[in-house]
Amino acid sequence: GRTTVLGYPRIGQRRELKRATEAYWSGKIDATALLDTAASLRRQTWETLRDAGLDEIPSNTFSLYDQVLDHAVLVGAVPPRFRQLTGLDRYFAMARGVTGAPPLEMTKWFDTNYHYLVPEVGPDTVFRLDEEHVKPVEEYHEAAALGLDTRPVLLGPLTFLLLAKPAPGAPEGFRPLDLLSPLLDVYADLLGRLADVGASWVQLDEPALAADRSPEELALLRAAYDRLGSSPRRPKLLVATYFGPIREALGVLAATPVDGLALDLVAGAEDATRVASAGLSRRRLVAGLVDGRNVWRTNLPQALAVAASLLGSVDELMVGTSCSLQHVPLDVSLETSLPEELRGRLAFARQKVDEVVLLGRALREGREQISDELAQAEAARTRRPPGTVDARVRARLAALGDGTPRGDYASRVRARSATNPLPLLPTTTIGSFPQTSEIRAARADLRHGRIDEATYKARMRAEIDKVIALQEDIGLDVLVHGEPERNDMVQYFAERLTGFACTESGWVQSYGTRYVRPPILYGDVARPEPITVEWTTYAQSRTTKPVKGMLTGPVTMLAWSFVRDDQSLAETARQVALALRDEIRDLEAAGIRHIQVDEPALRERLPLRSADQPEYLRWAVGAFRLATSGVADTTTIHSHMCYSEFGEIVDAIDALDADVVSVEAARSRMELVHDLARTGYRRGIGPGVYDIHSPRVPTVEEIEDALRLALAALDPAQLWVNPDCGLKTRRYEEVVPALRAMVEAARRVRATLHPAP
Ligand code: THG
Ligand code: ZN
Repeated sequence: GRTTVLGYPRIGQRRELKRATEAYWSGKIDATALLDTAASLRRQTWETLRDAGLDEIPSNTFSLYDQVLDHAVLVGAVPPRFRQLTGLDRYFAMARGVTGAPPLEMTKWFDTNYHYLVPEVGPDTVFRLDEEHVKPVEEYHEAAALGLDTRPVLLGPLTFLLLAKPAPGAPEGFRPLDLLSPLLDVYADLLGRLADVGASWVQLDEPALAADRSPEELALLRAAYDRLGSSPRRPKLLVATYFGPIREALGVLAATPVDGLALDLVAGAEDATRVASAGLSRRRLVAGLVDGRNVWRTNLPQALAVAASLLGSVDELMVGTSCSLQHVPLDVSLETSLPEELRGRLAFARQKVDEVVLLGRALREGREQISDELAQAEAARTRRPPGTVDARVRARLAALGDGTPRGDYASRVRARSATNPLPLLPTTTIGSFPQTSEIRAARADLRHGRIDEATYKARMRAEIDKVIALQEDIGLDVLVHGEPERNDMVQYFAERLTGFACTESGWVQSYGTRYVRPPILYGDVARPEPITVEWTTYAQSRTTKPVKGMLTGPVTMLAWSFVRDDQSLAETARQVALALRDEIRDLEAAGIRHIQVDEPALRERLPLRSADQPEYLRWAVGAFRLATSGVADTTTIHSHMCYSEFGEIVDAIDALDADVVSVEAARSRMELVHDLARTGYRRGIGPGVYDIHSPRVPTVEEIEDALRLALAALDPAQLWVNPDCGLKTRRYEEVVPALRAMVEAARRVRATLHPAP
């Protein structure tokens, strides 16, 4: 068994790539220094993979910002607004925008927490390779100079076009897929160049095959690889798929002249049973047996059994990862403060490479030859850290079942208008206020022991005082404490719940130079003590207006963590929900009347296959309801989601049974409000009335227009007025005038609903 991986993290041990890129942007280093850092990181990765004993090493998996952006630039899909720029300036302008040229849109990479830049393709797009820089060829050469014959990785043509969106101004009905044929000309050219420089294999990534594909799309897949396979001059073609089973697409690819397939046998384990009858006896199969999406050690005996079952069906069986390792942190040996038993069970990217190599040896030399290593790995994998099982949590969940649903919405509304009335079109914010440099400094001072806990708390209270006074001055109706004490909305709660561990260096790219450190959810979840009650009640003590408590929902806690794999996600979500239910009860007991449970990740984890979606939505909605259904009718439950493509989940949003849902709508002209209203949604909705992702301050008139647009579909009693997301990434210079405009717009529209006597 020979071995490979599909891709590797790019950031470097000490986040060198992030630092260099941000230094370049701010003018502290020049392009040469940035490119030197990049080259040295590529070299480190290649040498690491070689020294670990991998037989085949990928290249062109590095990116200065995003691999989809690299590919758009490679094939010449550069929108006209960037054409006067060149080189790095153009590349980063497409990613981040420049005056007069907004950036490409950014969206989620399948069901991961990575974001890619959406290529714009229109009838005028002319695909062609850059004459000077052909990145996969350059990186192949660079590795060859180190004595390595690498396998260049390209985004496959079908997935590239399926991820693209029609360029602005493209005629109605135009689809990027319409340009498959000219795109294939460029691929054929590129394959020729890679063959000329000596590449023997090339990897074409087609993760789009893990989602439902129409017969027409499968026919285009077939045509594309028939065409590339018949190129006169080309390396061998390895088509890599990941993030799920590819089912019928396996037979389609097998009918083309491609030389090999890489299958995700973790998320797509069921495809293993299709290999025998797929007709791959003269092909290579890269069996993706080591999970590139989670941090647990591989069950090596089980992986070996799967590999053994495939041996007779293919010409060459290679062991690999299920997908690129870019979705896991770099190296568990950088972690010094994780509990030892937990650390022993983990495999980050570097450890996963060792697992691949060990599996390869087992296949080549026989299991007996490596029985000691296998036994050691199994002992570490199966050791349970203390605190994995919490009998009390399990018993409480069993007794609770699904919880009792809340009373009907009409009685909730009646109860509230008696006890805590609000004006029509109540104004509020999503929760966070700007994270100023003083706030960050206070957190860093506490972490490094430069100030004590009491001093830290005093600084945070002073910040809350300011944020409350500001909101009163602006005239908002439902206030927030501003979340100065929180770093990341998932990490903050993970640090305060049992069953979660947080890493020191476990960075995973979210987009561009932005990274997150997903917590590791390894055991039963419980809440040792209240988490937010002290801050929220402090804020409430400073005002007579209602203060809204802010929590992160169970689905988002899971989606942005690495989650245990020894029980169902549904069960783990229920445990998080129970901890939140306790927190909500304590907030309510402390007099908090509005509680928001954010679920920005509800949409992103929607399974790629439509057949799997109802089951997911059932447990996801169930967990939210378990968390929120214990409150009195007089308490208002809010939720917030940060996206506008709700098409597939409007029914689930309704089923959450929240009293108010705030959503992004500013950029889509309130379309979502109309979608929701059409399905008969009757509870409160806060469509974001301006876009906080831009520094631009909206005018009163444009917010009034947005509100009137929403009112065309809604009963005025349903409408809440808020920005479309939290304000933590903005500056006060933008936030204050924007919120003043928002409150003024609400007043004006309110006046037209209640004409003065
Ligand atoms: N938290 C987590 N995951 C997320 C988001 C989040 N995924 C989706 C979305 N939000 C991603 N957005 C961001 C925005 C900013 C940053 C990361 C992801 C960011 N990161 C800092 C950096 O890279 O410098 C590091 C932050 C830190 O110190 O923890 O700015 O909100 N979990
Ligand atoms: Zn948001």
